[in-house]
Amino acid sequence: MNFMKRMVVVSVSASLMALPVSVCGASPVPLRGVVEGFYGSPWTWEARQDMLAFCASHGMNAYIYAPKDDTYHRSQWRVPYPADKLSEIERLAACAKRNHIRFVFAVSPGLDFRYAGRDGKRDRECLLEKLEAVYAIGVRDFAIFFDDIEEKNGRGQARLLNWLEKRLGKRHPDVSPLLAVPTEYTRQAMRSGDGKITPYTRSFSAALREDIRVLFTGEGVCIGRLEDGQLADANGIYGRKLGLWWNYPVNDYMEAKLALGPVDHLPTREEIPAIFFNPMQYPEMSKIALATAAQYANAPRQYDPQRAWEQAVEEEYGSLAPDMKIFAAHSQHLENSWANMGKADGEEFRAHVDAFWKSWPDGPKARENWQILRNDAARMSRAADKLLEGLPDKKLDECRPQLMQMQRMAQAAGIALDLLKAGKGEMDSLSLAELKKQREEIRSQEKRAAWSEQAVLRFIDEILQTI
Ligand code: 14T
Repeated sequence: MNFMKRMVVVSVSASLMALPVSVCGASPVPLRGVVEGFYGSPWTWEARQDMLAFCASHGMNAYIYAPKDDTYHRSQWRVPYPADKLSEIERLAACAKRNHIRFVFAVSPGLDFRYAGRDGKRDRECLLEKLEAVYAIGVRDFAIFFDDIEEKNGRGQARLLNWLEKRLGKRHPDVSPLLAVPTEYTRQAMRSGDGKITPYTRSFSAALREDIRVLFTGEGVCIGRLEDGQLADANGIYGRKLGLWWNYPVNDYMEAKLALGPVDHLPTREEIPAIFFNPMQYPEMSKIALATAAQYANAPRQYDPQRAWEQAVEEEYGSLAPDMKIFAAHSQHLENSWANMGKADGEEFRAHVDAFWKSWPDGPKARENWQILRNDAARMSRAADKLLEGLPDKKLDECRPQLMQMQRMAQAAGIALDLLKAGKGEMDSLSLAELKKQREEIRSQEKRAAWSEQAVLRFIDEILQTI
């Protein structure tokens, strides 16, 4: 019997092994990596090299150079890269090669590109020259981006891309198919209110050569959830499988808040030919999310965001990992009128708060729940101390203001809890004054440093309203 059982197991696993890997959900997204595509201070050349090694060690295989605020990339795209910049690009491309990373060089010419007539010919040639100069230093992968521009000339853009690809391909058979981002790069933008495909997307997708890879950002620019059905619909609109440009952990629209959570709510069934994650201008702080992104991209169906996140923090922070987890757990969510990325901050703490308010003021569990929160506050305060003291400068320089906010909030939460316990009669007026002062201090730093707005900070304000 035992023997029979074993036989069955063996034959099942043998047949599983014979299946294509994708059936097991283990097949990686073929092209997976980072797109340096944010607004604000571009990364340094040194940070980029370090990031290429990081990508390689995490099983990613591509990097797109597309910093919005490199003037030669976008606003002054016609101006050739000066020799010193070109040699930096050359070194970076060589570094990518050593790391088996595809180095993709992007230009964003859409702000003022002219498509027709003699000017059109000039701009076309100018763009080709720009790419040729980079080809000459060893780059073989190129991208043209049309995001965040006013003009929607779908046919003009597509024909430009087709022309570029043909010209490059004729001269250099070793150039890869182009990557592109259209002007309507969200599924919401591709359809008008009545569900019809917009004229722009119709003409862009219809005119574009089949082998050009198109990237889009999902439902919105920064909507942190993409269902398989939504991706399938976007693929249908384009008549090809689209790649993803995923806007997490980028925080250029909310720089005071660090995106330190895992990537999440990405498709698991649909085949994705390429995925690129747009990071923060802070390379070190981007690594937590990027490490989880690499796990997703290597095995989308097996991806467990929480487990990937814990692993990422442990790997990056060693003995400080427990403290970093406390800090990072409260800095995952970026939300404004149009963005909603990352999961809620401090979910465990919020659960403690909910249980506490339910039992307060005189439920049987009030004391116990109070103590849990008091311990949380003490632990946060200690974590802030340890991180401010022990993190290497490279990391600390990217998160000091937020760590100091955590420090202030932890202290304020502690005082607030003590006051709450003392009750109205015995309230210590000095402590109350201190709490109010601390709250003001937090407010004065808010523009520079956001942390746990909807968890710890909200709790402090709830207590202030109660007492
Ligand atoms: F190319 C795109 F796929 C894309 O996401 N473009 C930009 C990107 O460079 C930027 O980092 C990202 C996050 O802010 O979003 C896009 O830029 C926008 C788009 C908006 F609709 C910035 C602000 C917006 F209101």
